[in-house]
This record gives sequence, structure tokens and C-alpha cells, in this order.
Amino acid sequence: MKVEEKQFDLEYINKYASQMTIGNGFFGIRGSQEEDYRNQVRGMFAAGVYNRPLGAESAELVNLPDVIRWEIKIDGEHFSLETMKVLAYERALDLEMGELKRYALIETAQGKKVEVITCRVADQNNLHQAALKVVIKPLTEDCQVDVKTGIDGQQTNFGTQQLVEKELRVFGDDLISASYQTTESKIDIGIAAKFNKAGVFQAKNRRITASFSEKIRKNTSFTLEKIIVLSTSLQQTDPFKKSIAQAQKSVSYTEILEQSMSYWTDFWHQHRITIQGDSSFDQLAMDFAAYHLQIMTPRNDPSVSVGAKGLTGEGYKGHVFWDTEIFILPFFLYQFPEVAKNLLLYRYDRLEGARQKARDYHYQGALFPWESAHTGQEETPKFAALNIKTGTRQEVASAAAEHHISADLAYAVQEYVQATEDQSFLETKGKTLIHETAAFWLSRAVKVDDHLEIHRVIGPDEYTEYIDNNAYTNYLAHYNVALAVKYQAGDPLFLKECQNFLDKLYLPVPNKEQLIPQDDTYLSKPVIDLTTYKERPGSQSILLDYARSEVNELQVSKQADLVMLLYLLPEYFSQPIVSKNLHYYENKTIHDSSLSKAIHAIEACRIQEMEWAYHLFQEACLIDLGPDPHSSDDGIHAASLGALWLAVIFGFSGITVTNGTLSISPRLPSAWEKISFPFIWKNHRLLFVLTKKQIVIKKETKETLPIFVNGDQYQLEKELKIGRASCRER
Ligand code: IFM
Repeated sequence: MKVEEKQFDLEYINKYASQMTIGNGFFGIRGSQEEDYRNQVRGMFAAGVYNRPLGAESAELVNLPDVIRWEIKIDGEHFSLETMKVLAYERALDLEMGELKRYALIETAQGKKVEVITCRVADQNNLHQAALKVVIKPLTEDCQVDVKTGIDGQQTNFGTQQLVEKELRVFGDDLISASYQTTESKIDIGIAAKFNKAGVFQAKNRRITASFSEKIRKNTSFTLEKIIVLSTSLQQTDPFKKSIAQAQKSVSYTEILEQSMSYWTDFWHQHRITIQGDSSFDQLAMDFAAYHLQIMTPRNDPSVSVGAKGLTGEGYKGHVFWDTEIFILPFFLYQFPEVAKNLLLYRYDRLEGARQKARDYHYQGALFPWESAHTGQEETPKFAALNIKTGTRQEVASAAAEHHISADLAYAVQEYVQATEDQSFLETKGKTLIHETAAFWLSRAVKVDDHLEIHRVIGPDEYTEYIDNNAYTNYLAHYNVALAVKYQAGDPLFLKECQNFLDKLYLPVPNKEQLIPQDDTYLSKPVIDLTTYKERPGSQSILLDYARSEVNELQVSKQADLVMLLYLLPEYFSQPIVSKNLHYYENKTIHDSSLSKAIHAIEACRIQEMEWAYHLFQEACLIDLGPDPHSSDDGIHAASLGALWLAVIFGFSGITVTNGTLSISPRLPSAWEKISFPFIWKNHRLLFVLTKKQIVIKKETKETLPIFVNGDQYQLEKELKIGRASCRER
């Protein structure tokens, strides 16, 4: 269970930094190299620490002061993987231990061979803490070692300074500390670092450093440990004092590593999807996804949510999208239901921002921001990057028109309530979320003759802007309003209006070719050959040949849109319709968003095109783990990692959860012998073990649980074993 970097390559430096992030849902520290290299982007982020810098139109997840830089000199020569002779090199993020470790054997200019090992680990119990270590061992001759490290407030978000330095202090000869405040959001940050040796301190230009010098004899080691404590005023009063107090009683690197190992051992034991089959890469991809989902998501803090890059980079300014509720939340819902609830509470607590946005656009109810940060107000930048040829900026229309997010949240509330039967949440918060979002749709629809339509929206496919009757949006809006009726979320007059909406809203149905139109005009637009663009998914290379406005007039989808609808509401569409539409829309979809391929894979599973499904799944696995050197430079693709989990559970394992009922109908790809995974459903912890010949479902609780297997209903007591006869062979 390791993500490995076999050789140092500057071209991949930022991709590995994102992949090899350590963290614990409270903070993330990018897996950057300890030394400075050209174009390397360092990063430490804490959930919810956003700031809107002066003159900026939206808040950014603050790139906090750097703590991981080690400036190492051996006999006065700067340690560098670029300039020194490297005899051996290996770096790996060990997912079983949560530790990132680098081994380098170098030869100095004087011909001395020296081992340099650096490692770091995030504390999983005390979430404010991380541990770092460097071990330097001369193998051939004695040498002089100098190491400098510290807390570096010169760190910026791509040049934008977010923090004001308040105080720098040292304590004794082994503790340095720094206090900062974000410039606009006024969040206080305290960072302290405790060493296992006495250092010489210096503070200059927003940096506080500690230097250590020793003469090291051949075959003995210089070992320096640095325990970091990070506190913020979001959780604690006087975070500066708290970080110092905690650092003063901090423990050793080994102790933090041991508790991290024990945490991850338990995590893998309780929550791992295990795949036995031809390719060990599939298992690695699933472990990578689960590891990142776990470190990107706050464990017990409803005041923060998950950004599109988790806590691994500055991409999308750390903003929260529909990615969280539709792609990431299900992993938590079926593994850690309390965490899923917290993600919904984050939205509930920002209802006022959503109400305000609805009012601003002259609608009723709650229109959630397309991009959200700490306040709950809309954070989507109004314009994309400057086109340096034309000097113009393309408008980002998502805030104004990508309204499906409100229905997506209502959908997630229903998923949560269905899986947990948490009546208390439904009564106190869920119904309000459903009511407010339904009220938005009532005001959003327009009357056309005797029916209602929804005009000028952007569906999930962001290449088609301001279109009418996007099927995804209309169906999800309908679903949202139907939930209001189901739960009687409103007074009789409101419920009557809801019923009228449900009766009158136009829902696109299959045409005579069995195609559901993605929107009113999509199917009448010209079709172009997408082969070259589909060969480079995620690159948006079509925009080099066509202007956005031209793409808008073609049958070209950026990402799963109609197929997303098929995925979310499987009970609405028959297999032949799914098949026809999946084939059609796959040919029109470039997959320029990472939220796409895994969803198409799930639908391919549902029509039992297993080789195709597996191919799409494997391609989705490559989004962060593939050979493209820059695909994840500014952070991993959080929703895509969530979608991989969805693909295994709702695609290959064939789980469906509709109308409060759990069903399974597995269809393993030929490359897999067996998969097993835990799944929490209505407070029962289930364990599924699936092979091509047998389905085994186990549970520990006493009460009987009804479950559908391959269409037949069973009563699950302790264990259910269903053999070959009722397993569909594929
Ligand atoms: O939310 C997504 C959107 O669907 C496509 N563009 C990227 C966003 C953040 O991941």
C-alpha cells in the first residue's frame, strides 16, 4: 500500500506533492520535497481557513506558513537532488502508516557517500500535530552537517500574501513559534515547532528558523526531529498560546508514527475495499482514493466542508462545489454516517447565504452558491483567466446559472435520511433544507402554455451554457420538490404549489430514437469528430480550436450530464434507455472534467457492458495516478476519488439504494476474482464478499434486514450466502 516515486524528476514535482500529501481532515501538508526546487509549490492548508485578499473577488484557502523545508549542508555543500550526484533515491507515501519517507544516497563533491532520510507523518489523534524527521549518515568518512529549518511566513498563495505576522517567540533552546492573522477574515493562526536538540535561532523577514550543526562520524547518524503544532482561532481561543503549550509537552516522532500506524491499521481494517484480481493497480487506486477521502474531510467539525482539491493544493481556491454532496459524501454516508451529517450541517449553517443569493436573483427560497467557502456567500469568480491575445476575459456563468446545486443538496439530504433513518436530523434541519430548495425551484420555473419549464441554466455539462430544460436540472428539481411533498416540508398552501409544480414541470422523455435530449436544443446542434479531444481528456484542448461560444453550439459535452441523471435516478429509466443514451452521450462527451468517467463506468456496469465499464474505470483511476506530469499539480481531484469509490460500490458491486431499500446485483469485470467491502446501512454494519460465483453478506447486529439480491428479496440474519445458481454469470 504505497504511492511511490522511483526517481526524482522536476517535471513531476508538483504532481507528487499533491499525491503524497499527509493530513488528517484538519490540516493537509503537501508532499513537497524538503529543499527548494524550481517551480515547486509548497503547501499547508487547514480546513476552513479562508481569506479574501484585498482586491480579490473571492476567498481563498490560505496557504499557511511552510514548516517542512530542511536546508541541509554536508561539508558546506548544499544538499540537492538536482546538483548532487544521487546514487540511490526512493520516496514513498506509505498508506498503511500514513508516513511519507524519502531515502537518498548521495556522493558529495569530495567523494563522500552519505545517506539522507527525511520523513513526516500527521498525527491522527491530536489533529493539530505533525512530526518531521531527518536522519543523515555518512557511510565513507566523517562529515560536517548543518541543518536549518523553521516556520516560514513568506509562503503565499501564488504570490498573494494572506497573513500578517503578529508575534515570533522562542522558548528555551528547542522551541520556536509564530503567530499570524489572516488579512481579511481575521483568523488567528498559531504554529509552534519543538526540536529534539538545541538549536540556534534567528527571526527575519517573517521567517523564524532554527539551525543545528554537528560533526558526524562515519556510520553514525545525525537525527533531528521537529514536532509541529498548528492551531487556529476557528477551533480554539488564543491559538498561539495553545500551540506553544502543546508543543512544550509534545512527544517523539516514533510515538506519533506509532499512533498514526494504529489509526490507519484500524481504518483499513474497517473501511477498505479489497480487490483480488489481475491488476494490483486497481487496489492501489482504491486505497489511494480512500486515503485521500479520509485526509481531506473534517472528522468531527460541521463548520467546514471539503474543497475540490481537498487539502492538497490551491486549485479552485479551496472552494466547495456539488462535488462534496454528490461525489464525496456517499463514501462517508456508508462508512462514517456522522461525517456525512456534518457535511450537510455545513450547508444548513449557510442557508442564510443561499437565501440571500436567491433574493439577489429575485427568486424565493435558497439558491446555494456554486462555489462556497467560509461565509456561505457565492465565491465563484466572475471571470476566467485573461485571454492574453484578446485582452478579454470569459465570463464564468456557473454562479448565475448552474443552479442544480440546490437540488443536489436536497438529493444528498434524502440519501442521508434514507441510509440512516435519522428522524431528528430530518425534522430539525433536513426538512428546512428541502423546503427552502423546493421553494427556489417553484420560483425558478416559468410558465409556458399550460406547463412549466426551467430556462437559462447550466447543467453539469459546463460546455453548454444558458440552455432551456436541461434534463438533469429538471428531473433533479422535480425530485427536490417531490421530497418537500413526501416529507410535508411546508404549509398546505406551499405543498399545493409543490403539487402543481410536480404536475406541470416538463420532464424530457425519450424521443423516437429513444434519446433523452440533454436540453431543448442539444440534439439539433452539429456533431463534430471528438477523437483528438477524447485522447486528451481533462486538457480542455477543444478550446484551442473553438471559442467557448462555438462549443456551446455543438453537440459536445464536457462531462457526464444526461448520464449523471441516469446515475442518480436509476429507477426512472429502463435498461434499453440507459444503453441507448449512454452510448450516444459517451460519443459526445470529452470527459474534460474529472467528475465524468467513473460515472459513465457505473452506467456501463448497469447495462452489463463490463469490459467497457472496466476500461472507463481504469481511465478514471489514472486521473491522479496516471503518467500526465501536471494533471494534479494544484491538488488531487477530490470528486474523482469519491467517484472511484462510487464506481466499485454502485457500479461493479451493483448496490442500489432506492425507496429505503438496499439491493445488490454484482457484475465483476473479468479482471477481478473477488471484492469485499464494508457498508453501513440503517445502523447495520454489513460486510459484502463478492465473487463471480457467490455473494456473501454478513452482519453483526441481531435484527433481520430485508435485502434484495439479484432481484429476489431475502431476510438477512447473520449471514447470507447466495451461490452460483442465482448469481448472474458474465
Ligand atoms: O464541480 C466541478 C464541475 O462539475 C466541473 N468543473 C470543476 C468543478 C470542481 O471540481
